[in-house]
Amino acid sequence: MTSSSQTPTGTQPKTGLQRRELLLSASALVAAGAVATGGFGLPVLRGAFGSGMAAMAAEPQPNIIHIVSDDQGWKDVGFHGSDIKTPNIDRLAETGAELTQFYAQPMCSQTRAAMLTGRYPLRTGFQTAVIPSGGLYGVPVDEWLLPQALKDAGYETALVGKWHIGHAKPEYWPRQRGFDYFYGAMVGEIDHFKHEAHGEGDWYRNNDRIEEEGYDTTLFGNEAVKRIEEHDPSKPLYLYLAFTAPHTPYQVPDEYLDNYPEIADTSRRTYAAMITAMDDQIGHVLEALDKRGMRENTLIVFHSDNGGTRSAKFTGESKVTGELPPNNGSYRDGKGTIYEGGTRVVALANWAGKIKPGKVDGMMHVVDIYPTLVGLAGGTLDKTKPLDGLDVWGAISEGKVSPRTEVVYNVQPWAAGVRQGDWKLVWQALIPGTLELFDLAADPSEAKNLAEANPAKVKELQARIAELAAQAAPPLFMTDAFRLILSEPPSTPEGFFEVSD
Ligand SMILES: [Ca+2]
Repeated sequence: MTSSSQTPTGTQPKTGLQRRELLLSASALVAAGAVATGGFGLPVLRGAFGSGMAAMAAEPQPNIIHIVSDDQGWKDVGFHGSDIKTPNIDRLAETGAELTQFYAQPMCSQTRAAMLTGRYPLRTGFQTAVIPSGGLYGVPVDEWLLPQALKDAGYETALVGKWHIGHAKPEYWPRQRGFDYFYGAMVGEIDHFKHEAHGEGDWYRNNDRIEEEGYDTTLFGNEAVKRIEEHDPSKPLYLYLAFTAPHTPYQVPDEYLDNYPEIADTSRRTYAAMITAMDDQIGHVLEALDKRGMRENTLIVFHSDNGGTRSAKFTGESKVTGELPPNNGSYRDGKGTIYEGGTRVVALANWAGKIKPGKVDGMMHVVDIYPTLVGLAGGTLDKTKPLDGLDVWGAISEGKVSPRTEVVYNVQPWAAGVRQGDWKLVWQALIPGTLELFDLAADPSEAKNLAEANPAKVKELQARIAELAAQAAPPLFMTDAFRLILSEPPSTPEGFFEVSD
């Protein structure tokens, strides 16, 4: 609800006009033309050549609330038929676009690096595993990140939640990578109440380590609301709200468990309650946007960072009893794999009046977020390295055909996956090696391997993988893993030599 007594922070005619004056420079126009395939990139150009400044001022830069959940199963939302209660996320899906073929990377750091660079993780050395707590690497500092590009376009930028693309050096931290504000955790898997990873506190405000009481999901929601309440109305806002829910360890305040008396399995009950706790906080964020009159000019994007965990190998440090609770519906396998269950994630985009309610079936990948948001912001891509991302705004907002015809699931030295059209090749190269070819249109569950019957298609997709492998940076995880293992003290049992001497 927009209240007339409050400043409508969603419209910034004055700043918008100044921003657009800047965009009249020749280089900015060329860059904007290169990125804009529709939507809000184009009005900047139309205004420049057509009806003048008045028209441009009528197209303010939108606020962007970019919400990411952590390890959520594809099916684990109400609008995909789950018993898990997510009324706020469901409302966003019902009044916005459900993105039915939206891909992420199989694991956390990979997705976040891809999203914030607009480049596949094979380009940045992030294609293998996630940054371990003892890891020293981060997204290379010569990458120009999404918040930097949005800040350049005049945005106030804030990260509330999980970072996990570099924690060992301050130069990798969010404040040094384009975020005006950071509140949350640097690494991958924290205790949701103690905010610790491997016994070390991992809770920050900007560049300072802090200690606070409380459940992380609730604290993130509170902070996101505060960012909206204190937002400077002269600028558009980019709020990246990266929840740590429903990642392991499965922990939740008791009152949320009370929502699910019918679920007997403790892990599943807690997991469900964690998602509902997150949904509650998303509800508070929507209320805060309404209260400040920002909602009308705000794009909300929601997606998971990878599929739900279906193998104990990928539950992290936490012990999980019983069957693993995430549900990826009919999609095969889950987190850590390049099958659809690991990579095709629950996703939606919502902006009343700009995005029609319904399903958007075109292929999209998290790398597309970068050029799409920068295009909407009227910013430029002239500081980035060559992007893998494509501007998919026309597909989301106008039902145009998605420009994406290929998805690179991952390319690492021993496994790779690529999809072109409906054909997908999964190539596991470890001896003896396997090749699986799927027709995703006919077989979205990847049950029928068509490789033997289609050798030419297999060869074609293998060639594409070989081409990408030749372009890949060495996996940073491997260098660090060897260092971590090789620097461990001897594991000889204490006292052994005294006994045998
Ligand atoms: Ca994750």
